[in-house]
Amino acid sequence: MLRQVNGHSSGSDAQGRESLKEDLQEFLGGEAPLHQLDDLTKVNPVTLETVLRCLQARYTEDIFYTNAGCTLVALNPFKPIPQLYAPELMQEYHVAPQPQKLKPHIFTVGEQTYRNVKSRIEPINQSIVVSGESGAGKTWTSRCLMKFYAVVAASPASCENHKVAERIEQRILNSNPVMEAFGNACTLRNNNSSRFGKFIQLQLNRAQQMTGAAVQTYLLEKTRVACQASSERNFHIFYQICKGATEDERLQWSLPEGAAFSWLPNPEKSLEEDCFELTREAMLHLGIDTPTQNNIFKILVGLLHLGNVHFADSEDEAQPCQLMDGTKVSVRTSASLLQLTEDMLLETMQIRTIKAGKQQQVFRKPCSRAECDTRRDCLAKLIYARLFDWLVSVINSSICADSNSWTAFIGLLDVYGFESFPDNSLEQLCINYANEKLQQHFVAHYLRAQQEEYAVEGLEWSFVNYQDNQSCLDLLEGSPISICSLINEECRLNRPSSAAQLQTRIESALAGKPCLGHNKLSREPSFVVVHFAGPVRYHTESLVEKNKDPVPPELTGLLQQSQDPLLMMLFPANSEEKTQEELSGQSRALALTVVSKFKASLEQLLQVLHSTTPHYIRCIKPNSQSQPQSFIQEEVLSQLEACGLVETIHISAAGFPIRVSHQNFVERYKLLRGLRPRTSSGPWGLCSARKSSEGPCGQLEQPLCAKEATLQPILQDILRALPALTQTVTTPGDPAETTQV
Ligand code: AD9
Ligand code: MG
Repeated sequence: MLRQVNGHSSGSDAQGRESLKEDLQEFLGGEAPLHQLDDLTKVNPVTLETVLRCLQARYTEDIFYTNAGCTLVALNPFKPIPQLYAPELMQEYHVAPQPQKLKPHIFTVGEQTYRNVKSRIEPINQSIVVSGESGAGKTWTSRCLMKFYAVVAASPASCENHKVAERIEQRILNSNPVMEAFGNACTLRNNNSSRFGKFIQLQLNRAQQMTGAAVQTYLLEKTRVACQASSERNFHIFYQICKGATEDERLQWSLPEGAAFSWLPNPEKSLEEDCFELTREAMLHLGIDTPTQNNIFKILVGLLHLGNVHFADSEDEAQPCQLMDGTKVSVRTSASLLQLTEDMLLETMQIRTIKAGKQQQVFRKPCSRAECDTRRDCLAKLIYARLFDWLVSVINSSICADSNSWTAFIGLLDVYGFESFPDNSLEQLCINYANEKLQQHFVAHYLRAQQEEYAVEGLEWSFVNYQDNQSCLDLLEGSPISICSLINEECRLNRPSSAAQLQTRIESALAGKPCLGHNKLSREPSFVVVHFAGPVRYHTESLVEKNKDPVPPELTGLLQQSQDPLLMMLFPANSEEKTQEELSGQSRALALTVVSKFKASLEQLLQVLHSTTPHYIRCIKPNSQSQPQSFIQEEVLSQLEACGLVETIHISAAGFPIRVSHQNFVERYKLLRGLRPRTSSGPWGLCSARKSSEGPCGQLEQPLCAKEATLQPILQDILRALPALTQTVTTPGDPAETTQV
């Protein structure tokens, strides 16, 4: 099959002839063994079963990347394969005249994307959307792509002075271990699961050198600081500190060897992600000096001690809950590490202050034991989330180029994959909602847009049905009523409502919606959403509370009194809180819900994606045990179904493999001008309903599509004629550049 042409006219005569010949021979070639099929569009017939068989055959042969028309399928090898990501291989793809001719690889996508920037065809900015379920390999893939660009788009300084070079590329790469230490955790699905979404823009100057980068993060799962599902862990950084601190640091941070922490489950699990040294080193590269690092770690150990504070039920409602035996010392240690007074810390957890009446009189009400626990957890989440955001801003200021030193960017999107656990809550709802939005972006951009373009161009085409997830998005975010709006409404009304009531409200308000699943089996209040990747049951317990994410003002007030330099910076007196005060009741409640904020940030992200030329990598998890050499057909099948891969292949295979502007086509194949067309359907038998808008030399803004069936006889002609062609072609406007055939 002919490859997409990206505007490179053949450099030398021999090269030009060879590459054209290879194009044609491959196009006309016979059938290859299954594992040798580099592109799933060549599988015959294209069905779920054949695609699955091909992927399995390749996996067995240790071939992990396969093209699927416009997307690249990446199977997770679950074993290190250093040679597959070696810098030499990166260079090989980078310098190849046609990287698409090399074996499918993420470097092909990387290089193609990079060349697209060079060709400066609008939109110049590119994005690579890496998708797949949890543990499929998205973060790994984006990390490798970053390394690829650090090699092929090295900044100019790197050529002259290696030390300076370390600064920008190395700093960008160093953002990974830091962000992963603070934002990733071991879950049931993945030992290194990203608990936040990330979009990184790699900024390139006119010479295509990487001059900087900017990171945008999405919704950190901060509840994990204070609450971890059984068999899961807290964020890696806590384990790194506990395992990697020196004697001296242990003393400073009140961290005795082997200390047990309630918020540090499964400490015996040993992961390669537990490397404290790596994080510290990377932080140094990013300009976070040792004293600042120590300050951060001291606060984090303070949080661990806070998690060991437990309250007992109070017998007298008028009295604050007392501490459980032996936990007073945890309050003291935590207060000392956070540089708060012990009494104030304890009192903030035990007693609520209520302002009432015209005079705003202050009442003090002791909290129940559950309320004390909630306030303790809230304090930890508040600190951790601000610390994370601050770290991201430090990273950004360390790696971001100033706006006039870059002209284009390549965006890498790595968001948390689709999740379905036995117990799903607001976190999973947001994660899966994000995945629905990305799937829609893919559907809209590729499956729908391409077919609509054929229709507009008047091409002969029978529409390929694909799974549109619009109805699921309607259920989640549509107007006037959706799951998000109902949850937000509960927050706005601020009425006491049980989990069962919320379930009833959702089920009755959204009854009949196609993606609201049946909810017969569950004993706990819940609802089921049929996502594109499968049905997920969400428990309604604490959904509204999580969405409100309330921060009692006393907690912020407390932190504003800390004497710790970092906390003083994170919680400056009367800044953000004041702006929140200024927001009026209802709009404030709505604007600040987790779902509303998440929705707004997702919309922003999609706007950015829409303004770029997207490329897609679909990561597939061959088995859920994270084992090498294990390909579980049912598991892969459900992932193939979920992402609509077969439909994608159908459209790519049945449709037009080449989507190239007339200008680029003419540039590339102008050497064949002497050939006479054999069919009447247009120049060289190419289809385009917009011939009327052709400019000089057949230049068109619209992409030009060529179908295999139409091309075949013409290509045979060309192949036969190739050796005989001896003609010099002069590039218009550049008499110096000539291509001899
Ligand atoms: V999640 O949605 O953040 O939970 P990801 O990001 O899709 O998930 P990740 O990239 O973290 O998954 O990959 C999971 C694990 O698979 C990694 O920790 C590696 O151990 C393993 N992996 C993934 N891709 C590769 C690879 N190309 N080569 C070797 C790999 N191992
Ligand atoms: Mg990840």
